[in-house]
Amino acid sequence: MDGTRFDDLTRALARGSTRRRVLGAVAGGLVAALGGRKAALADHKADHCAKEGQRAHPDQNHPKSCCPGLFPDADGRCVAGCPNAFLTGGPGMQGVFVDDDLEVLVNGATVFVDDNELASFHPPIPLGAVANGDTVRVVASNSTTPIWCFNGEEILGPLYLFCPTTGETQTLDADGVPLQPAGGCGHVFYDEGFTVAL
Ligand SMILES: [Ca+2]
Ligand SMILES: [Ca+2]
Repeated sequence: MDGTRFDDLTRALARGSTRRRVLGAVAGGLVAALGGRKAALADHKADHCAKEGQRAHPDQNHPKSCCPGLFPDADGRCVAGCPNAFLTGGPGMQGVFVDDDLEVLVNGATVFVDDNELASFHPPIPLGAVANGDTVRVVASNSTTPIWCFNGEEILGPLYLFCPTTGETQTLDADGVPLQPAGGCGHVFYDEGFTVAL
């Protein structure tokens, strides 16, 4: 082996050694980077559920589903409110009394009608999913049956919203309409809109 070849070999070994070190360092760095990324991803899953107004993943178990306390609306965006609200006659699942008839609307769409012309006691009335800021309107009227137009009474019990999923109650009208004389055929004696804040 002459001097030139020895130098070449030394250089080659040195290059190889350097390359190995560099490769080793790169690999080590990659592992560290991947580990860091994995940890970051775990944080992402825990902290980055879909916030209010953001579009949620349809699978409720997916990390990008709505954050706790939110649920997806019809457009798939996360909203605060209640996925299964009821109009009730008291805190919790209490019935609603009306003399005589009742219509309930959510954002202008009728979701419940009682038009049997008689006084009625209703079990909690399902409203479906409601978001905070939605409007619930309650319309109560007297019977249109001639004998009851000016005989008997008009009454509407207290009104509440209840969300079984969250346990939240919203007081809409703690008084309703206490007993008053019948005011005519189909007399609308109550027509109020409420903003959902569950
Ligand atoms: Ca009725
Ligand atoms: Ca009546």
